[in-house]
Amino acid sequence: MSTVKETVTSSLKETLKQKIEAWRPRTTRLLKEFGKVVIDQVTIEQAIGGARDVRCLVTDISYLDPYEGIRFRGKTIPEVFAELPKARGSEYPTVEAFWYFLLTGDIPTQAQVEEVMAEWKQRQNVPSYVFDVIRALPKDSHPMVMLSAGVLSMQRESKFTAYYHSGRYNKLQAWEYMYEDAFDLVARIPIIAAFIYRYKYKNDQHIPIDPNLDMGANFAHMMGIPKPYDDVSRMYFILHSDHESGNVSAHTTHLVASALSDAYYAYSAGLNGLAGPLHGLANQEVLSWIMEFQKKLGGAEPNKENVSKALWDTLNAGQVIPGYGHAVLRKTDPRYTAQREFCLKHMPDDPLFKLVSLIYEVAPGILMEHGKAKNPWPNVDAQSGVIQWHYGVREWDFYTVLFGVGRALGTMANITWDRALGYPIERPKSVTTEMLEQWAAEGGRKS
Ligand code: AMX
Repeated sequence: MSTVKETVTSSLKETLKQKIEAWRPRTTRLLKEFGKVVIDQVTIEQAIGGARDVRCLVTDISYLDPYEGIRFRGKTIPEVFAELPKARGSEYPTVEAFWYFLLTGDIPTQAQVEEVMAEWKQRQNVPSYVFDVIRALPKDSHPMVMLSAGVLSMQRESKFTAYYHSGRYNKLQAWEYMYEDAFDLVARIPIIAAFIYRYKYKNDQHIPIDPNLDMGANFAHMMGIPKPYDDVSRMYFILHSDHESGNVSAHTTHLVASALSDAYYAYSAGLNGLAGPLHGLANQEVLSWIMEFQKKLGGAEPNKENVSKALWDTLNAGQVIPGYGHAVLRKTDPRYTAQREFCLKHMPDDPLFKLVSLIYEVAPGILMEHGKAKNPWPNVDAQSGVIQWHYGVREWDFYTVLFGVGRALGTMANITWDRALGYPIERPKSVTTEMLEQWAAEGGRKS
């Protein structure tokens, strides 16, 4: 039986407990018997260049192959969409089914999904002070500031922190309290996000939760957007959930949690990283680039020539083409492809979708000719804003908040497992420029 007293209705935690206990000996053996086995080397280029490609993080929640793209728990995006139980009347799985899958690696049965949905509803009560905190911010604050502040304000609710200070702290059981916080956070964050949207852009008029709906449908309902926005939400949150551990939002969350900071501290920090234009904010940048381009066209039809010119103008001004390039991927992001397939099915004639498709035809060639970006192909952000725009979410500074709701799933699954496997505080080693110069002259570090 679980050691945490909770009104828990699903068997998810017990399943997770069994998985964790079966997994721990693998990590312990690797550390004890093979701890000194070399798996990578670090070059000067990597030390200065953001640790690109250095293999020094471990996660089993997802893996990113440069040429294949993301696999969640060993499955590609099409496999995940095909194999997980679907929401009623929907072509996409529920987020709840995906949460079960991310945590355990198992495809849940319909009965297990329903249990998780019931537990999810139990956990989705957002304390009223969270809304007060958001309201206390200047209304023109970026919605990511509101989301991050809202999440951070819930820190006083942390069951992990209460347990840590209880005098009963036990390293082997710590994950159970991290899990409690992680699950509370994923259940609450869509409600905070929808609140921010309605508060900031819909005259502070709010739509209460519908307790009969799954997470994706409930989010669409609270946003006030009809079908198929429920499927857009399910697809969107699943696609944005995880991209292994090294990206800024996932890594920041992992890093902060490694100091035994709780899920609220850790994810608020992760969201702050997600808000950078080279990371999650790129989805808003894509829309802003497109709108600027259309304004310059002044009503003329977009075509390959004027799109190419606008892309070159951006590059020649020393700016990046938002939505293109990636630190790991070396092909079109399958998250881009999954969203493109949705567009081809549901909104093939949308003018903005057509423009995004036109950019896709010319941008990779231009980036190749430009010769800087290692990956000239589109990433997830090149396509996501267009879908939101089509369904009426035209306030593009909100797009990164949607990313943040999805990313909570992966980061919270990860920090639960981090605690379960007893990963220590993260602490890489710095060196000085002088040391690098000395090692460069010596042809490598000798001691
Ligand atoms: N447009 C123009 N130049 C680009 C470029 C793009 N889309 N992508 C990379 N480059 C440039 C880099 O700025 C860098 O230039 P520099 O040598 O003058 O500094 C050079 O190409 C080499 O960069 P890289 O090794 O290919 O990429 P990276 O790992 O350093 O950075 C990323 C990756 C995503 C930050 C970068 O491709 C980029 O800025 N893309 C545009 C922003 C974007 O879409 N971000 C979202 C990524 C997905 C996500 O996290 N949500």
